[in-house]
Amino acid sequence: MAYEPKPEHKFTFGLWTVGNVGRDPFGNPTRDVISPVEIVHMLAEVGAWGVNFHDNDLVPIDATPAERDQIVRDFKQALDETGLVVPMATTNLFTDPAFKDGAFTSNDPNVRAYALQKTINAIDLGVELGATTYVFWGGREGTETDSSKSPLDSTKRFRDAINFLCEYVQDQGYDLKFALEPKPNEPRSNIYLPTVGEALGFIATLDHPEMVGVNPEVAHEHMSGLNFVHGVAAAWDAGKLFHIDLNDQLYGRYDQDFRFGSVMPKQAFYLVKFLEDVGYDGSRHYDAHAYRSSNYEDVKYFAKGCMRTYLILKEKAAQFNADPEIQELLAEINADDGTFSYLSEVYNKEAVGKLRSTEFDRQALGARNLPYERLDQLTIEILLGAR
Ligand code: ASC
Ligand code: MN
Ligand code: MN
Ligand code: MN
Repeated sequence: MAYEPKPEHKFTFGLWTVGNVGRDPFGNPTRDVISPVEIVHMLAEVGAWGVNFHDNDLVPIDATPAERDQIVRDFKQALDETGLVVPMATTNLFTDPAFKDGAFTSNDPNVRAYALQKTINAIDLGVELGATTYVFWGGREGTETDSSKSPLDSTKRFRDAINFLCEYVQDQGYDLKFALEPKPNEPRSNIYLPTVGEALGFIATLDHPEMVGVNPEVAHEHMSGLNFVHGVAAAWDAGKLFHIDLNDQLYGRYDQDFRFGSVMPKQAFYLVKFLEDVGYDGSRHYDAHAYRSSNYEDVKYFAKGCMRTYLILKEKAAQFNADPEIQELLAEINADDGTFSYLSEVYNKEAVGKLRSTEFDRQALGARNLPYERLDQLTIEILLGAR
């Protein structure tokens, strides 16, 4: 079968994604809870490579140590039976009311300490199950009213926490890197580190910036009205694309987490093309869930659809790259006779002199046609299957 997911595609899902029960702020669950073991088997059935989790997706927050051990044993057995791997893990620092005003950035030092304790335990759990990437989504790190805390204090508290945890990982000798996941709002009115750009700026201020990258999510940048591919490119350029959360989302809406490519397939195309062109070799992780109206049979179509659409777009990207008409247009657009290559060499006074004495035909520059309509229509025709 074409577009069949294979391990080398590195498709992963969170336990919380296909296991999502359809609760929303206005309505109760529409699907029964299924266990982590059942989820692993479902993911194996649909062809995923790996499964990721928040600590409490696997081990309930109030489990006894004996219960924890049994749950972990059962989960490991399911992984062994199916061959699924755990590339990434993360901490739930958002569901429990203790975190209602933040975790690492809470005003209460007890909450900040509890958040650190919960995270080191969750890191141990993730590493025990094989995770090499650890995600931080600070869903409750933020404010409704900025009277309650200073964003500078919050930044300092966030930095202290990540610095502490980097040291912990090194102290334990773990092979683990961190990926910060930006989001602008929801569930807080304002969340700190709202976009990829802010996260990249923050990482540069850490004690161990080399251990920390980003985990951009399509939906989260779209909520800010931003171009996701540009954010991913900024992360890649900085050597910081440690992980990625794929899903889909209309601009400006609530956090929709729709099936990958289901809303804005053109943006999804540019994203897949980018990841494949640069050779990103991390997980293609789906942080998405099925519509509330679906039963678990339809959830399987949702999961397969996420992966199929990626593979279809990957084929379209290859088609774009091999299309002679498109390539001819791109060559024309990027034509360069080398006259000005001296400007991208090391800065020197001679170059400045040469530049000063060059006469430019400003009108000719402005009059030049750029055939982007033709190019975009060719792209659309590839996407619509007319080419
Ligand atoms: C994560 C992550 C998110 C949130 C959300 C939880 O770990 O990447 O975007 O948690 O999916 O519902
Ligand atoms: Mn989301
Ligand atoms: Mn996410
Ligand atoms: Mn999410």
